Amino acid sequence: MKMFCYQCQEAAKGIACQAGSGVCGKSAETANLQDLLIFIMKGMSYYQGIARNHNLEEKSVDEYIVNGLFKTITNANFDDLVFLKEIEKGLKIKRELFEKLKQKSIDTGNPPPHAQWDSLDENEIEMQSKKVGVLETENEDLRSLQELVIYGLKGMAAYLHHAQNLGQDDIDIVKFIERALVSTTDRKLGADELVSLVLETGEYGVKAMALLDKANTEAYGNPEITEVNIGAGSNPGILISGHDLSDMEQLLRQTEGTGVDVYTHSEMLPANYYPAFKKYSHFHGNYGGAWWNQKKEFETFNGPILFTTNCIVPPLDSYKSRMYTSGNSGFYGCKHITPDESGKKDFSEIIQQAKKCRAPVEIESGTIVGGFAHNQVFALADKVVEAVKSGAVKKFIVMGGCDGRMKNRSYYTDFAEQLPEDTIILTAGCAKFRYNKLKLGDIGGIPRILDAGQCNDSYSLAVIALKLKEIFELDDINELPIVYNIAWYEQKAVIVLLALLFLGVKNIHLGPTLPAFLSPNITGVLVEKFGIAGVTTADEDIKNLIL
Ligand code: SF4
Ligand code: SF3
Repeated sequence: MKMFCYQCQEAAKGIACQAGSGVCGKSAETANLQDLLIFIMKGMSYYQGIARNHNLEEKSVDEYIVNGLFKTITNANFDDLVFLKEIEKGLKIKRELFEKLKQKSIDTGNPPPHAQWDSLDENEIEMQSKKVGVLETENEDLRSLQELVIYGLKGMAAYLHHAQNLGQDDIDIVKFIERALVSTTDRKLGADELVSLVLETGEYGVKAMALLDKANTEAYGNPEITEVNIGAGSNPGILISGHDLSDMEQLLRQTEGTGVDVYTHSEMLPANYYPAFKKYSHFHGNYGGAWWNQKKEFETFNGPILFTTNCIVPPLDSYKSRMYTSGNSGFYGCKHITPDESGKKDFSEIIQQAKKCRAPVEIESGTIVGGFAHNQVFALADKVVEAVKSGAVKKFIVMGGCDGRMKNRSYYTDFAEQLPEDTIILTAGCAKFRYNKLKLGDIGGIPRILDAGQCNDSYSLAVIALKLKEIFELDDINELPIVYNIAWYEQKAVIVLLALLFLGVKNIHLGPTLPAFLSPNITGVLVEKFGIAGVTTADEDIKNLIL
């Protein structure tokens, strides 16, 4: 079966995954169902926009869209049944909304095909899922810009969803998401309008990340400097991965006093930096590296693994029965934990299974240091400013973003290793696993790798940059001694990138390869307007960026 997906950095041959399954393991069926889900959300947003103008909007649409976008993020959900159910649910919601507008005799204008298509017949759903998708737009430049917006929205929806889980919301972000979805169906919009929409996506990306920062810090305190144990203990453990801190909290509470320890994996590592979590004595530390190492590391972990979000690698049979998902993540054959009406999740089955498992095999030992989100860095501001003024620190390098399995990502280890000793790395996201265990030392007590947290905590890095701009009384954020060498993989990194562009950051280097969804012309626009560039070799880039 055919598919077309080029939303992540590992798109086959740097073009797109088009055969029976993607490099990530997503089947063509799943890819097509995801395309249909996006298609339906565009149509639903069209009616919701009209309904909103008459104060008739449906909350269920807003929820559906935020969840739906999140589900289609790379490596979040591989379960066809989930997508089929969502499609059926979406068509029903859309139909009800349309009926509501019709009953009130509200003019629905000229709806795009996305709003008009409707069928609950399984065969027709399958046929439609093969028809719709990225290639609907023939012009590759317009397609490129539309998809840049869509991928940004996916990342934004994920961050918004996490904030919502913690009781924070911003309807303006939801309204923007829906408006932008409709805009991608508008064949009258040209490249200029779509470039503006891309930047607006970045603007709302900043808002979503700020909201999530507020949600996380109000719920769990400000991240603080923390030494995280990377060894293993003697109790059985549960490994938790992904980005959802609310799941983290619930798991810690429910495992307390059970004799089962909790370990973080990949993007959950920064949970170790939060005061509200550090207080649990059975919160052992972090196990392993970035997401793509999971086949090896989940085998040796021995205990159950809970995925709260992306990034899932299709599991081996040897540990599949120990793998659980929650929220918008999913994998067929793995138990999904659903919340009750108040949002509480019952992890008792996972805990019971953990009790019967052996303790994790220790694969490394020692500690790593992190917790340098904005509040902690501001507390060190005097030291940092002094180090810059005295020349002890010549440059900061923002190296946040994602990790991935491609061999050429060893570039980031080489780059970090070869950096001159008067430089400091600012990082966030799972990209850090390429260098966070290197012994790079410190400069006058400031570690040379400052980890702010998860990819969404890139917001912290922007806040730190803006604060430094203020302290040094500069007119332009680009006058700071900060260079950007960002690694990307999935759509959360896309929204981080767009947010940085919106904040006026220029000359961002993006690697290990530029996105396949950027057409040559659109790459040209990004180079010209924002100085975006790729990466070459660690040697060359250090010469060009740092020296
Ligand atoms: Fe390919 Fe990435 Fe799409 Fe997976 S998400 S199918 S690897 S482009
Ligand atoms: Fe990593 Fe998936 Fe993107 Fe959140 S866990 S940064 S890749």
